[in-house]
This record gives sequence, C-alpha cells and structure tokens, in this order.
Amino acid sequence: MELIFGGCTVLQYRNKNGSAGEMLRQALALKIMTAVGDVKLIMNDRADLCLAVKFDGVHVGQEDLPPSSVRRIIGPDCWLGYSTHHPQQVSEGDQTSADYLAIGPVFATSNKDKPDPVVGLEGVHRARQLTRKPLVAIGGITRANAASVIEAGADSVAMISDLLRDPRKSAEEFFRILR
Ligand code: 3NM
Repeated sequence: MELIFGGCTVLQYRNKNGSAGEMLRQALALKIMTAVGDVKLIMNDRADLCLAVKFDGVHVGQEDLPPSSVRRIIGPDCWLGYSTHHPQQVSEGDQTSADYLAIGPVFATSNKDKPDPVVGLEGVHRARQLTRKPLVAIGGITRANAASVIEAGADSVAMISDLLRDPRKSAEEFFRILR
C-alpha cells in the first residue's frame, strides 16, 4: 500500500521460490489489498497464475514460455511484458506481441540470480533505437541514476532495492525526479 500511496502505478508480483499454491494465495491477497488503488498488477513468469487471479498482465523472461505462447494463453487484452538483455533480444522482442519490453540489467543488481551482463546507459540507448514498444529499464536503478536512464531512452523504470527501505517516501522521490 505504501508504494501505491507513493504513486506507483504498476506493481509486479515476483516470487521465485514459492509453490504455485503459495503464489496464488499471495497474489490474491495482493489483489484484494490493492483494490482501492488505481494500480496495474503484473504476474511474473506465470501466465496461468495471471489468469487465475485476474491480474492485468504477465511478465516473462528469456527462459519462460515465449511471448507467442503466452499470448495464446492470456488472450489479447492482458498486458504482456518481455525481458531482454542485449540488442538481438530487443530486436526479437520487438517482433513479438509483447506490449512492452524490459531492458537490463542497466547497472549491477543484487536482486537477480545469475544476472546477465550489465548493459549500462549505452544498452538502454541502443535498445531505444531497436524498438518503438514501451521500454522499461531495470537493474540497479536508484533515485540517483533514474533520470539518466530516462534520458538514455527508457519510458519507465522498474526497481526493487531502492524502493524497499521507505517505500512511500522513495516512490514519491522517484516521481519528483522523473516528472
Ligand atoms: N530483472 P534492483 S534485474 C528482477 O536484468 C530483475 O532483467 C533484471 O532489482 C533484468 O532494482 C532485476 O534491486 C533486479 O536492482 C532488479
């Protein structure tokens, strides 16, 4: 709730270790908790759970079902996000039915197992040249570097660490920096 009060408009539910049952319960709780706010909920990795809890969309990575298969499962109306980590993946992602592409890690991150090599601001800039789909930058993004990431061509930023300590205050500061 603190994130919503701070202005976050899209939240991703991400649980890399939980069972399907646990994920379902947590995702439902999140949906109920956030029903008062105007926030889009995205399920990480799992198209089936996205449908089961009626989230707004699903986000998949290079190791998950490909976007074409996910689209077949979720239908035309749910949002579909797709992670990319280098220019070729951005170009391939551009040809899919994904609604947005993520590019990262932009900077070093401690919140991903076996992260791909850092792409830097140059990687964001390159990705911008390769797609007109909305581009979400992720990985090591903080209040100190967020403006530079948008300047490099990202449409929006996704964060974990820099939102955690004081979620509402951090989110408010992000929006002050980015607006
Ligand atoms: N995906 P933080 S980086 C979940 O590169 C995730 O695709 C990444 O956490 C990617 O904001 C990342 O704490 C972790 O760096 C983002």
